[in-house]
Amino acid sequence: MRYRDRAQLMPNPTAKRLAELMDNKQSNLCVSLDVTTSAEFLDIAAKVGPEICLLKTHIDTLEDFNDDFVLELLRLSGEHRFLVFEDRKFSDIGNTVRLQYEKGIHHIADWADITNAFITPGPAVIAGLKEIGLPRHRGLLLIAELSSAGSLATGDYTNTAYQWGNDNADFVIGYIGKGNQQIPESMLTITPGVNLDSTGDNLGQQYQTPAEAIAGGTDIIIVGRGVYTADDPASAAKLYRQAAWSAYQDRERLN
Ligand code: 5BU
Repeated sequence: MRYRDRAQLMPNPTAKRLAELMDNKQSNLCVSLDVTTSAEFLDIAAKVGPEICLLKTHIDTLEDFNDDFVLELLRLSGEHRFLVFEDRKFSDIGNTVRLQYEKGIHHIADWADITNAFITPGPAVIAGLKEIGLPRHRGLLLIAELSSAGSLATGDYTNTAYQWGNDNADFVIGYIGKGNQQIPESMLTITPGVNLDSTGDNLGQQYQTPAEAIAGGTDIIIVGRGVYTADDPASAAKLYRQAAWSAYQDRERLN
């Protein structure tokens, strides 16, 4: 099914907004800006903003994080129409993740449309985050699989993530992973480890191409270094966007 038809099946308002935005903007590209200064972050975000549906942050890698950064990030997300995904990978007891999501220096729940979690602590990790996120209409992605070599998130672990996500479909909007036939159309699949020029790095990352990722059943590709280390990040983002969008069109035509 097409993103715009699937949007109608999504109970979570952030998921629905994202799927509609992808269809309207014709982008299924998420750029991950893993840089360490807010100036560099905002400079690249302004350049790639027109090409993306989602911007992924690792807010704790910024050396000079402050509230002005958040204001500018939200301004850019409004100007260029993309959502913000903080790749926080929460993984603790419910009470602790609740505090980490809402409090601390970063106040993630105040500005991140979407965040994610490991399921290793048990289902209370979802319940804790939901207490904070649901009233703010936020969405959660569960990590079902990782792109790194030797990951333990396979088999039963992956299937349990799908099950707990489906049990919490008001808040869980989908999965980080490669995609799977058993995932309902109301859930999004988002895939990191995508690069056109490399098959991996020397720290365990494993890459596939945008076309491979989309053909494998994912909805959104995440590209980090393929875009932000390019000489021209705007052109690189355009290239990845076109590759992922045409692969989506091919997939829908085949079905
Ligand atoms: P890269 O530069 O395209 O390799 O960056 C990939 C990003 O996606 C980076 O921020 C990772 O933390 C993130 N990531 C990942 O690479 N693999 C995973 O399984 C998950 C997140 Br979950």
